[in-house]
Amino acid sequence: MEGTAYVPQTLSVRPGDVVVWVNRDPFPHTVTASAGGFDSNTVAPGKSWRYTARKAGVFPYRCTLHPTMTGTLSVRSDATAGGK
Ligand SMILES: [Cu+2]
Repeated sequence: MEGTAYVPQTLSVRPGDVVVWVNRDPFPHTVTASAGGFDSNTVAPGKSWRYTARKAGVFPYRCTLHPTMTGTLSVRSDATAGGK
């Protein structure tokens, strides 16, 4: 996260991949699945949060502290590494 945004905003990974969000802003953020499933709680400046994406699907998420901050985690077995 930087500039009050998730960079990249859309991320495609395979089941079993570990996703790490690093907070490069000088204030806290969260990574909270809009429909439930994962929630980082507060990630302090300079800290990171890692999540193992076990279940396939498309998971919109947001920061509970900044309503404009949204992202999408796409978990699919045919995904190629990297974000968009
Ligand atoms: Cu935030």
